[in-house]
Order: sequence, then C-alpha cells, then structure tokens
Amino acid sequence: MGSVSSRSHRVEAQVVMMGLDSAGKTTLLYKLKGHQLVDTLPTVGFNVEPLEAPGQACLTLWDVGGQSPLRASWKDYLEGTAVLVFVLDSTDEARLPEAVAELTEVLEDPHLDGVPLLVLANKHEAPHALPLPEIRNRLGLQRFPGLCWQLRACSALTGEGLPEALGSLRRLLSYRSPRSLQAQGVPSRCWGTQDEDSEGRKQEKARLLSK
Ligand SMILES: Nc1nc2c(ncn2[C@@H]2O[C@H](COP(=O)(O)OP(=O)(O)O)[C@@H](O)[C@H]2O)c(=O)[nH]1
Ligand SMILES: [Mg+2]
Repeated sequence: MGSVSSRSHRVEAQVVMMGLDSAGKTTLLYKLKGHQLVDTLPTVGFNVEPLEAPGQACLTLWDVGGQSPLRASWKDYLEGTAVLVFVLDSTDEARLPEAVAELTEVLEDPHLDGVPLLVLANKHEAPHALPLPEIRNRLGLQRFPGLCWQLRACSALTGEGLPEALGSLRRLLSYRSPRSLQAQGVPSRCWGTQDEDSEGRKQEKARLLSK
C-alpha cells in the first residue's frame, strides 16, 4: 500500500477504515460510492474501492473486516495509510469500551506514527444514538497528545453527515505531522492538531437543545 502522492494539485492516498463488526463500515463504503443501500454480510477479509473526494483527492478506501478473530490482521493494512478512519456504532453503548480498546491498540502501531485519525460516529440518525459529546469523552483521545483527529457524526443509512465526513477526510489528508514539520524546519509553535470543528459542535449543541 502506498501513502499520499500528489501530481500537480491532485492527491492520491490510501485510507483504511476499521471498527468493530456491524459498525457500518461496508454500508458506508458503498454509500460513499453512491450505490443503492446494500444488504451486507459480515466482511471476511476486506473490501476496497477507489473513491473521488472533494479537492481532487483520489482515495483508495479499504474496508477491513472487524469481527474479533479478524482484528489481529488489522496491523497488516496500516503501512502507507494516509488517514485512519475508525467507525463506531453510536447506538451500541455496550460495545463502546471494546471499540475504544481496539482503537487504542491500533493507534499504538508504529505505522500510524503521525497519521491523522477520523472517527465516524455512525448510525447517528437512530433515536437512541449516543450524543457526540459523550462519545468524544469516552474516546479519551487526549491521551494521545501528538495525534491529529476529528470526530464526526454520520449515518450510512440516510447519508447524513457524509459530505462533512469527506470534507474532514480531505482536510486531514493535508495535515502534516509534527515530525515532517520538524524535518522542514517549521518552528514547533506553528504545529497544530485539529479537533472536530466548532461548526460540528454548534450543530450538535443545536440538536441537543432541540430535543
Ligand atoms: N440505523 C443504521 N443502521 C446502519 C447504518 N449503517 C449500517 N447499518 C446497519 O448495520 C448493520 C451492519 O452494517 P455493515 O456495513 O455490515 O457493518 P460492518 O460490519 O462494519 O461492515 C447492517 O444491518 C446495516 O444495514 C446506519 O447509519 N444507521
Ligand atoms: Mg463489513
């Protein structure tokens, strides 16, 4: 697997999507491709599709099977990853700790050093979906001080939040890790990590207030 390459303004990149089984990764993959909703079976191995994203980004999007026996092979997909997308089922509070533990383990892999993370809180259209601020707290990503990450709510079922998720993905692709900035001599005071944007927070607050 390769990483980000750029010819003129065009960006080509490998993006790997992981998460527990049934989080909605395969549904997301095909929804992003613009397919009709597909009936999915548990993914054994992976699915992979090319995907055009905003800002002339040509992505190769990997959807890696998330059942527990398959998670040992997640590390085989990480080399050359430009952005890791971790998909959560916002309605599955019982398995959130398991998802956080798996994400934590994968983030410790050296191949993800300096690689940004997009967490998609999927199934957000469901009435019993956990609110985004609660998911943010329970992720505890501040434990990874150098990590550049964003959290987005979305629904692979309705398509809600997917354009914003693709926008985040595009921005994260442009992110340069502190290590690469250091190599280019950029002073450390100019380094930054991105949290989910304030617009997303405003929308979430409005949603919560309207309940
Ligand atoms: N309500 C709801 N169900 C979803 C959504 N995305 C996926 N699903 C359902 O969740 C189940 C598992 O989806 P799948 O894509 O196979 O999950 P994967 O194991 O992560 O690939 C299927 O029944 C999907 O129809 C969503 O955004 N909302
Ligand atoms: Mg699947």
